[in-house]
Amino acid sequence: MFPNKFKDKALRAAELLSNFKDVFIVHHDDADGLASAAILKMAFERKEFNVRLVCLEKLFPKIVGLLHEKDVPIIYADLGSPHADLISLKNVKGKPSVILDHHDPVPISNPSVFDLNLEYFGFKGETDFSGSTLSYLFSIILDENNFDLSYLAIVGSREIPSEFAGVNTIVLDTALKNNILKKNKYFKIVKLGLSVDELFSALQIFGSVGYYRGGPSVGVKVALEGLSDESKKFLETLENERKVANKKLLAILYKYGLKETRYIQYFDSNNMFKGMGSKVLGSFCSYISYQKRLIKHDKYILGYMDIPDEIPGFERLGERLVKVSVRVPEGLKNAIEVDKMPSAIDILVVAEDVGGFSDGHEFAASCIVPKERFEDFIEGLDKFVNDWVDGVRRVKRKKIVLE
Ligand SMILES: [Mn+2]
Repeated sequence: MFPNKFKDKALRAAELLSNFKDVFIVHHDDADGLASAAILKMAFERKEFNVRLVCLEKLFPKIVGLLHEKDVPIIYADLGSPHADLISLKNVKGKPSVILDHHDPVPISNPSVFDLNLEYFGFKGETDFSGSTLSYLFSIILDENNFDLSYLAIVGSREIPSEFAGVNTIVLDTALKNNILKKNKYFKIVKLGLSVDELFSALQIFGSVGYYRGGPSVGVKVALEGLSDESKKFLETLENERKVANKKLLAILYKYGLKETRYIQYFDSNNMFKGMGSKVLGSFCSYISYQKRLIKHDKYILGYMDIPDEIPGFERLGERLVKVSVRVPEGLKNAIEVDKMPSAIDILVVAEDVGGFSDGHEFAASCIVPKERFEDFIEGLDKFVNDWVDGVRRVKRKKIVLE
């Protein structure tokens, strides 16, 4: 079904894990991350592991350090490959750590860390497989009877904009042949009475909007058991809250405008997204980047919000942090494409100067910075762009796509 070399590597990892009774599953907060978590939770529980789920919006270096201090092996799902070097470094106790991710990998330097990313085996993480596809393949390595979880690989893979391709066509075939999915006008999950698209959208909302209110664990449960009256109500509440918050913030911005520097237009989220995961800020920034009456077409758009000092279900960060989302308006895109202006991820190298970290790509990126350095950060951004325009360019980094 998949390359022998992959199978060998995965079997080795599974064998090392079998010496343990507990496992941490650290997963991303979007639908792909939640679907991955659902697959792995089920697969490891069937092997009688005690499973603890930790849902992360971003791979905070500090949290990686705290996780690897424990005497429990760690599975990273739908995140981790771009930070495999950091994970290698922090895995000081040498417990087996397995990365099941489809984002661009960086080399590992620790023999106890297994990055099973299929990019190492000739597949493309942008089109051929998702985090949940890989989590599913690993569940099959643990036990071939886990094919009933195949529908979750397909749900997570809905984040890929193109048609099902590569490994996913094989997984889809398994799901259809075993009557786990049924194809009518759309793909229906037989066991849950939901379509693949319905479950995908629900998981997106549970994970992001519901992040600080147990949304991810509700999402994982829904992924395995379907929607109950209670979870349906919770979903509606979350959807409504976000709609209201977006509307209110939009009204504020239309009334008072955005702050401006020479190259940047930025706004405070005014606590509108309090209690919600910070991904909602990114979606809002994308939305306003097309509001021609509101934004300048030639300045980077930047929104920011406070992040609670809490990783739900894990430990505190012990820091006051701000999440910043950056979007490129239409009028700047061409200049970036022809390298006349720096991209969104290029400018966020400034986050590191103030003790933060960033990820993203050309036109959409985000970062975390310490709250007390926010003003320095904004100042640094303007200087960075100014220097760039003057021909003083810092080394361009490889894109890291995590959003
Ligand atoms: Mn993914």
